[in-house]
Formats: sequence, structure tokens, C-alpha cells
Amino acid sequence: MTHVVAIVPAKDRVDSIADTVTALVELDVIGEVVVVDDGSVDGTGETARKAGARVVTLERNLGKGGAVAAGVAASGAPESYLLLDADLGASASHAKILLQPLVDDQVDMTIGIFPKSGRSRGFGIVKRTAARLLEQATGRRFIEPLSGQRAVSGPLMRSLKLADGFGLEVALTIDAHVAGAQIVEIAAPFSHRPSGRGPRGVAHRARQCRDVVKASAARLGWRSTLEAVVSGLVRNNAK
Ligand SMILES: Nc1nc2c(ncn2[C@@H]2O[C@H](COP(=O)(O)OP(=O)(O)OP(=O)(O)O)[C@@H](O)[C@H]2O)c(=O)[nH]1
Ligand SMILES: [Mg+2]
Repeated sequence: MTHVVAIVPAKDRVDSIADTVTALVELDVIGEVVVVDDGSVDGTGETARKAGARVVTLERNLGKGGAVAAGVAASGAPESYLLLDADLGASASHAKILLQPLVDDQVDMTIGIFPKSGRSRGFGIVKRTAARLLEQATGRRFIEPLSGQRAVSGPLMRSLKLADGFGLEVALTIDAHVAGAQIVEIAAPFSHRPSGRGPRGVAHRARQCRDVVKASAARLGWRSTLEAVVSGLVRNNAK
């Protein structure tokens, strides 16, 4: 059996982390569940530990990319990694769908697509921007450019330098493509707790946008990045 480590970055997710971890530890295909507690102040780390995860504790908030990198550094050399968000709850059990193409089809990275009803309920600006950036970088249209639900082959993951914060996913796709990796998007019936359109959601999307732009500018340059941002503001550009 392949050795798989699931890495769950978490910041103040005491509401959902126990359900997420419980669903993952019950999956035979996963050897170890590593929760990276990124400076939480609500007991996320302790709750994850009680649910059966190994917890990597970061005293100071590093952001999502830094947290996943810390999880990779603390996990030896598995054949594959699963990256999963902390707010999947019981639906994290569908993570095994992401692994199958790595085992069967020599795919290097899968990206999980949420069912339409379970997708983010934001304004779509960051998602459209990310889709445009990935289209420029790879020539492909991704349905879920920001999805944090991924399976990644061990050697590929360890060969990449992960981007900071919420730039993680877009940079991972660009860098994997540049490395010649085979990337497949795959539908899985995940659900999560979207941050919505309130002040919390808007603040989240502003941080996401900042990090995606930074990660993209470092890879594609400012000109392409700004073009994608402008086109992301226009709804018609979405597929
Ligand atoms: N390590 C780390 N993880 C974070 C941080 N903020 C959020 N996360 C994690 O990143 C994942 C995705 O965060 P969410 O808030 O669910 O974001 P999202 O689902 O992309 O966005 P919405 O659809 O708007 O809710 C979750 O596992 C969070 O716990 C952070 O500062 N550090
Ligand atoms: Mg979420």
C-alpha cells in the first residue's frame, strides 16, 4: 500500500477540526493525519490531537502556504500527500477520490472540485483572477483554481518551493505545470463552511487576492498578473 500523509492547515477551526480529523483517520489509505495549527487561539490544536491527528504547532501565524510547508517538512518522505482544508468536516472522507488517479493513472496532482451547491459564495473575483492566471501559465481553464483539496505525489511536492499564504494553490498548479507534472481536476462531494459575503468573507478574499497576486507576480511577472486581475473583475470572462 502507498504511504500517504494528509496535511490539514488550520487557523482557529475548533468548530470543524474534530469532524475533519475523525473522517480522515478512519480512511485506511491514509497513514498519518498531520494538522498544522497555525497560531490558533481557540483550542484547534488540542481538539485535533484528541481526534487522532499529529499536531505541528506554529507559535506564530505563518499563513496557509507556510503551514503546509511546515507539515511537509515534518512528515518524512511519503509517496503522496493529501492537502485538505480544516473546514471539510465529515465530508473529508471523500479525500480518497483524489488519490485514485495517482495510484492508477500516473497522475502527479489532483485538484478537488466541489459540487456546485457547496462552492464558495463570494463574489467570484479572486476565483476568476486565479483562473485567468492559470490559463496564461498553463493554457488550461481550471474549474476550481483555488481549491485546497489536492493529492500530490511525494517527489513532486518535495521538489517545489511553496508560496506564502493563500498563494499556495495557484503557485502549486503553476509550478507543477512548469515541472511537467500531469494535473487533473476531479469532482468529489466535499462540503465546507464558506465565509460568505459578510465582513469576514470580504477580509478573507482580500488576503487571498493579495497572496495570489504576489505568488503570480513572482512567477509570471507583473504585467501578466495585472492583466489577469483586470480581467478577473469582469464577470463575463468566467466560463
Ligand atoms: N495555516 C493557515 N491556514 C489557514 C489560515 N487561514 C485559513 N486557513 C486554512 O485554510 C483553509 C481554507 O480556509 P477557508 O477559510 O475555508 O477558505 P476558503 O474555503 O478558501 O474560502 P471561502 O469559500 O470564502 O470560505 C482552512 O483549512 C483554514 O483553516 C491561516 O492563516 N493559516
Ligand atoms: Mg473553506
